[in-house]
Amino acid sequence: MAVERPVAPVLYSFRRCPYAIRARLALAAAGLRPGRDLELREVSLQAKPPELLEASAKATVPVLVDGAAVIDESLAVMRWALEQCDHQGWLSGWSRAEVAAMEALIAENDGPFKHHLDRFKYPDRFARDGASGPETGETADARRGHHRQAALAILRRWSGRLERGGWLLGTRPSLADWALLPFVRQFRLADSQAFDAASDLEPLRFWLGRFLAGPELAVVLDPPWAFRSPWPSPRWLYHLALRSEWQTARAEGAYRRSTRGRSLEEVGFIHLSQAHQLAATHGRFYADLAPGAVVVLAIDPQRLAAAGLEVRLEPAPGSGELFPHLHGALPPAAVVAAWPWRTEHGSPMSQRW
Ligand SMILES: N[C@@H](CCC(=O)N[C@@H](CS)C(=O)NCC(=O)O)C(=O)O
Repeated sequence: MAVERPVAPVLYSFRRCPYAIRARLALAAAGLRPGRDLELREVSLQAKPPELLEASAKATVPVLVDGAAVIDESLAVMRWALEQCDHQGWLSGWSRAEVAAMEALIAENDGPFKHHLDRFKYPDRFARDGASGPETGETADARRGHHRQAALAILRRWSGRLERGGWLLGTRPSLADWALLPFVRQFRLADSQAFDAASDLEPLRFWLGRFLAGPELAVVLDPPWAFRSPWPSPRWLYHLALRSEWQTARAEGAYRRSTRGRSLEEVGFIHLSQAHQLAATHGRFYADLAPGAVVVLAIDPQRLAAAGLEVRLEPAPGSGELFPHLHGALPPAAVVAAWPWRTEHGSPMSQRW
């Protein structure tokens, strides 16, 4: 398979990740647009595409690949975007002291606030993390309450800052407002009752409400800035399966359908698609089915090879095109990710350059 050489910057992103959201906010504010100025690759954190793993060893999102440069910290992506264009003055037009204050706020967000937010929001994930939490012996509820209170204390301080001019640094939004926004939003999503009821958070509620009502955040939560399905890496192979048949195959330990309505035994191989063939395959054979009835199986060809399975590129009857054919049953372990088919796959914005 040909090695891909993207010509435009590539952004690896995850729709709901607050770090990726703030990077997208800055890129959008700089006037950049996916499909025109950069290629957006939505990723699943459970099945990161090999291209992301090769670009960045730590493989967190967001990652921006701009030629030979790999920027794998959200704040650095924001700065990169503002270097292209900062006509809203997120970073420009502020004094040194103000920029230092922005940086301190962002450090407080990315450090202590995020620490407490995670432990409040995902208590199970951090159940055994006693290092910086309260004393052992506390119940899970008490630990969660501790982190909630600690996060609220930080929010109260931020809220106090807003009383002067409505924004963290005064009378207009700066890098700090945009960088903290997705995290404050996440706190509210985790505990809207506490957030909405706290009498001393009124300025922060107003601040967040303005962002939630405005277009900037909404824009980066939808296509072409964010998709609900992962980008289909050209390094993987794909099979469209009926959800029910895939569920049965997982339970049985082998998938033996060739294509819709035909078995591996009848046809002799399983029809696969390359990433760029997926939308057309769906259009030809599955378009009449309800959303949710069809799942996309992303298959790692290396896992097939390791299992001794052969994939041959062969002409499809009636078309001059070559399609990958798997000669044998598909082991579920070779499927790196499975997601419901969505028509956004067919949208031009999700296509490769
Ligand atoms: N310091 C990084 C943090 C990014 C980060 O942790 N992103 C999360 C998603 S919200 C991630 O990619 N986690 C890796 C994983 O879950 O495998 C940044 O600012 O970009």
